[in-house]
Amino acid sequence: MDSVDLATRAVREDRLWQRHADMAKLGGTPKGGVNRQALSAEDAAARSLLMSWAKSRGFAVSTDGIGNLFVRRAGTDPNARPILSGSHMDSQPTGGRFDGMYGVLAAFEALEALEDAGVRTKRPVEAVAWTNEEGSRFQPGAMGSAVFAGQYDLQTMLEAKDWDGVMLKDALARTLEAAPAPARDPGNALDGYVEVHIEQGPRLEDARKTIGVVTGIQGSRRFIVTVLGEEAHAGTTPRAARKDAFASAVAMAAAMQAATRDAEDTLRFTIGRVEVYPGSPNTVPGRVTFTIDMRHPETAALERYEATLRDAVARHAAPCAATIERVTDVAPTVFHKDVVDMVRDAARRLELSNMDMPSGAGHDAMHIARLCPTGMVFVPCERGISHNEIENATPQDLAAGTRVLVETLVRLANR
Ligand code: HGY
Ligand code: MN
Ligand code: MN
Repeated sequence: MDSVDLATRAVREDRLWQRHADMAKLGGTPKGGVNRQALSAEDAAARSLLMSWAKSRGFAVSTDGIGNLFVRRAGTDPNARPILSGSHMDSQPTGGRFDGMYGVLAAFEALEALEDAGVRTKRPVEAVAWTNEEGSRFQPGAMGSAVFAGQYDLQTMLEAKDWDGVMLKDALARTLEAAPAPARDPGNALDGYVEVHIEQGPRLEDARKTIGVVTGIQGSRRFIVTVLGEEAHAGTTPRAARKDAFASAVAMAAAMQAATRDAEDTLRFTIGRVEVYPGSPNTVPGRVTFTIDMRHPETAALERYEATLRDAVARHAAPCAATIERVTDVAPTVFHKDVVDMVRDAARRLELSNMDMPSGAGHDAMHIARLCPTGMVFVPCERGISHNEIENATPQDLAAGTRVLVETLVRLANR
């Protein structure tokens, strides 16, 4: 039996499932989901738990300037560029227990399987938990992987503030105090990256396939719209004299919803957060901010739709003033053919039903793909539901995706 077979057979479905249950307690919510937002106490607890597991297996742990957490299994050639695999442990406020966490635990299970099977690889293999992928507390999302890949400036990200005005660098300092780790050697030279994730959509389940061979990720842009009006008394101020920021924001949002409806239902347009200031029932709102999350497989379409958003803001601002600021712009990602082929070959060799597919969701892999040959492996989630506490997956599918990961990692680590 060759080393790949030894390693894939050493993947333990029960251990992987139990680790998900252990992690789901950290920030666990009544409906069985998690609220483990980036750099929260719950996030620090998850980091501590992962590091305790790593230390018990003799793996080296380290962290970098934005708090990405690395678990390294040495290779026979210490100078060889490592292969990384991972995802994120932070969650949405009403998140599920698999989004992100599965990718981190699958990567860790891969290290354990290699260790249990006594399989050595030429290159070091590292499991990674990227900081703040969700971007629900601190914007922008996929922050840790973007800083690691040189896409975002570290200092700028450290100064990001959450909705309550807490600065990221202060939250990071508290997290590292609660879950300390030695500094990772500087540099981001990698020889490959593979991320495992639940699909977060219904296509695999509908097609009755176990493995998604992910070919790429659609483009995404995030915006913040700010509407400035004038606080006024709700009882005495005539409509004609009002500068009602909420009335203007609603008109803009309605125009945007109409302008972003496309016949093929390809564009994804979401207003996910609205803040009304001062938020008093009997004061006309003086300020409204709302977020926009827009996605599409083609850059030209994103350009076109961005112009319609800007036009809607200009046309519906009066009698208030309004601005629209683009917070992120991540181009569509095409994964490296070698890695995509390895994932598909591994699924076939393991006799797992599979299909090529793009990712509708964003992932840390979109930034790491700018650094090295990168690919992703999807497994189904129940009814495609995610970013929801009832998100669910099966132990069998999680283990199957992990076996495909192990095979792909061994091939990358020995080439
Ligand atoms: O928003 C996304 O696509 C990712 O799930 N954070
Ligand atoms: Mn995710
Ligand atoms: Mn997510």
